[in-house]
Amino acid sequence: MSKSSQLFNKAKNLIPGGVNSPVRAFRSVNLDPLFIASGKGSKIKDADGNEYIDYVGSWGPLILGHAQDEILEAIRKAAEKGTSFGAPTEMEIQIAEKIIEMVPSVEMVRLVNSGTEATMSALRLARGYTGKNKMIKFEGCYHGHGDSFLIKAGSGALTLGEPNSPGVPADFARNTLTADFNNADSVEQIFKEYSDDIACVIVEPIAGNMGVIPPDKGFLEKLRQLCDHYKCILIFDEVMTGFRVHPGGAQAIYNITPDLTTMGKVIGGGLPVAAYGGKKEIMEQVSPAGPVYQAGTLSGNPLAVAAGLKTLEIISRPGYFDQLNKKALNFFKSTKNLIKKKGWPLSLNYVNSMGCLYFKAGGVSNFSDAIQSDTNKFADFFGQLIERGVYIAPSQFEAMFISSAHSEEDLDNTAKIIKSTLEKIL
Ligand code: HOZ
Repeated sequence: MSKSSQLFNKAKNLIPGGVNSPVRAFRSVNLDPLFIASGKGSKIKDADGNEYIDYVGSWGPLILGHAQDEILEAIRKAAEKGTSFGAPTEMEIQIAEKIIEMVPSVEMVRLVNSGTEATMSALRLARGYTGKNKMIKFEGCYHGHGDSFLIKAGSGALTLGEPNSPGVPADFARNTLTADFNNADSVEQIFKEYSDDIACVIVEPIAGNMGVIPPDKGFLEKLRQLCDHYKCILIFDEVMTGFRVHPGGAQAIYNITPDLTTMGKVIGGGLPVAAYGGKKEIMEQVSPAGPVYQAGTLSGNPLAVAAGLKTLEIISRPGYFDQLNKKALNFFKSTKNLIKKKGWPLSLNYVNSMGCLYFKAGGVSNFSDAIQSDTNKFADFFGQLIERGVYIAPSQFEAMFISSAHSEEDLDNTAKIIKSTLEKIL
């Protein structure tokens, strides 16, 4: 038995399901998870010493790859000065300035530790600011595991077939209204019905937790118009897309200004940093400036902020995104051409360095399309890639991330492995 499987068996007695976050358990691909021993650049090694080209990148944060030297140095320097104070530090101002510079809709920002905290806090703020209770979210979008969001949720909830979690009180669920991604009419309908009590619309501007689904032309614009009309807050959940698809996030690509933005993943460079921010008038309602309470002992932790700030500095260097996107787009475009040429029943969605290959023909532009994917075929595909040294997310409904550490050689080898695997299983 492999060392990974031995560790998994031991972990199952100590940690629910043997993992500290559900999708990691590899359940939907019918394998034992790999236990990871180390990572450097584009590669990771498992507990058995096998090496893989990694396209999970810690589920998004590692845009620079694993153990990047400048990030390690920034963390080391910060650690030498003390690991946590629970008091303000100068670096928190520097990262706030940097975020505000990179994401113009953010005029003020509060740091938290995880994307879940960011979305829970943004929701509370939207409710506190508007004095209204209900929220509109989209089926298959995932905004962390806060009670209000685990209704028709994506990511692990979808992968494991529990999009509505037990334990969420009906009173909470009642205030979460769900619409169809890329269908603004479904949102308008809800607004007409509950117009007086909708505090916010929350959306992943590029859905990244039911695979990857870009917004159709006009969809986000319409959400902005509806929110303006009904005086409710538009929240872009850019935990996945922020600092990833563009230095200014998806909102910069589609040129839409949300009222609030939630950020995570890349913003912490692999350490736990997340944030929510937006219009000053709204953010000033957050405690202690205003009455909407939110707090955290490790918020703004110096090690995490050091890693995040250095990451944001590196990705702001001239040419960084051009190079990353060029590499990623070459990879995705040539894979898409191959699929077309072979007539394979697959759909490939991507935006710059994030993408998803669906085992479904004819395109995927919403949740109902996504769930038509052949998840058994995906599991075969995943298993074969692992055998051949390519590590992608163990779920049809997660994104594949390309980092600046991936070399042309990594991507060429991966393209070859994907091609021969598909030839075998389709
Ligand atoms: N929510 C993450 C994927 N969208 C999963 C995180 C993890 O398992 O680490």
